[in-house]
Amino acid sequence: MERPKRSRQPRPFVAADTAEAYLALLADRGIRHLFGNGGTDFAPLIEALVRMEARGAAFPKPVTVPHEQVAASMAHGASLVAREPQLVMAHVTVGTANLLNGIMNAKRGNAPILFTAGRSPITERGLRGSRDIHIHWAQESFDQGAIVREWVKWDYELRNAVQLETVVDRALSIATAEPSGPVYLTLPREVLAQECANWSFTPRAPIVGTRLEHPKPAGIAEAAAALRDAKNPLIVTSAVGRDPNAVAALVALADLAAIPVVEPSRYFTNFPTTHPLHAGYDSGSLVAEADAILVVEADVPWFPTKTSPHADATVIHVGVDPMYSRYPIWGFPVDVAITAAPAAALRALADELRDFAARERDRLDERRAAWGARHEKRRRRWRDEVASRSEASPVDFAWLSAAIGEICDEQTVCVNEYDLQPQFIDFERPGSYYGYPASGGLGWGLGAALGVKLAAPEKTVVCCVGDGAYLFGEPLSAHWVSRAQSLPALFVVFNT
Ligand SMILES: Cc1ncc(C[n+]2csc(CCOP(=O)(O)OP(=O)(O)O)c2C)c(N)n1
Repeated sequence: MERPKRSRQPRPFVAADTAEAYLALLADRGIRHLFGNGGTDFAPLIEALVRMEARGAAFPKPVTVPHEQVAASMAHGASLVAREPQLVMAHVTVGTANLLNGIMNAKRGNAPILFTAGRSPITERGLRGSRDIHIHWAQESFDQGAIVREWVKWDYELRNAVQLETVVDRALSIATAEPSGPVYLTLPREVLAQECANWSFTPRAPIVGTRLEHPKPAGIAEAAAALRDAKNPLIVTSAVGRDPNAVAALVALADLAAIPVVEPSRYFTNFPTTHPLHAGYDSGSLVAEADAILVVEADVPWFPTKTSPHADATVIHVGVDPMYSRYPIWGFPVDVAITAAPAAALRALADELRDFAARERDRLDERRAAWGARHEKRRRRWRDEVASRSEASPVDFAWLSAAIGEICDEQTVCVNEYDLQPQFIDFERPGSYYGYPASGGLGWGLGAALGVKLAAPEKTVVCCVGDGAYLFGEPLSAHWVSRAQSLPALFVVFNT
């Protein structure tokens, strides 16, 4: 890939105050939108936006979202599609409290989002931006970052304009570094309102966090040997499709070595569901049968209370953080752990297995055919199940899921919070499906769908939510934003 040419030559920028400099810097770093629900802390930013618009300066487009749950989820949805960091701003402590559920979802969903919030003015008089209404005393907390600290990768406070570039770049770099996730920055009102003449910054859009690409060859060799020796290998994935390029790499590896792919949970389109090697959604029985298991971006590849791999099975984990150091307890067996961008690791594994696949063609063809037959049988059962429930009243979820599948075309993206049943609807294209993050903080779906639509306006967005998930999603706010920002989506409420 060609790298953008960068210069470290500082670019002078006329900024009346820190707020203007901050917005100019964010625009330079590729931030397109500012999802926000304002308060008195926003005043310097709003004034800066007015001045900057008048003189045609670049800034992230403000998107008013009248509930933080929706703002966080919109940013999450947009980040999934655009694969770029997003920006949210909430009103001091109270707005941060409303963001928290969305921040937890962003953390478990690896969404690179810069969450920001104003801070109540600290000074009681004497500075531009000093306290001037009652809430400025009552909304201040001792440690605002503590509200979110466990759920972000980094938090900090902007203390002066001099450090602006360092702080913003550090926030965006950490958010986008794998495993990517949310960061949190507080913006005191006096700092935003501080005059700053002669400000300059280093232009270098867009910011790129440290990337994980190539796996260590030793791990690949060890994993490939186990897959080569196995009679009954299995691939387990839940989130490899977060990188759309990894899907083709997974299909290529599965095809080459005739390995079935099971999705115990589905957060993305990971593997085409009509592919003969798609082995459904129940990893339980398959895990017990397998003698080599390749787990690719699956946080919970099976439930140990229900099943375990055979004691002699080799278990390989591939991912950006393959042993989930971000989860307090995670005790799955690990024989080989490969920390890498999944696409790179899967391609490297395929390279290692190519000669073997050519040598063992007949045996692998047989295995492929056997899995293909199981795939067909399973799908026939699912089709029968849908047919048998087509007359049910109230509308049955299996039938509804299949009916939604019928209206989805090449241009459709489906966002699911909760009740869409995976076995009754097919997804083939990377980026055609986004499921709620495993944190399960309900209220994600409506906003996420709007964020997807914002990032991909040419797509038709279908958002499936349970009636509970719908209510948690702040529907008044979500529908208001849908209308105000011209972001149409089809919302399907699965009502039990
Ligand atoms: C913020 C939050 N509060 C509570 C829960 C617990 N919870 C899990 S499922 C659920 C009900 C969801 O209702 P609905 O979307 O209608 O799905 P259903 O199970 O009824 O099909 C609740 C309240 C949660 N996951 N997140």
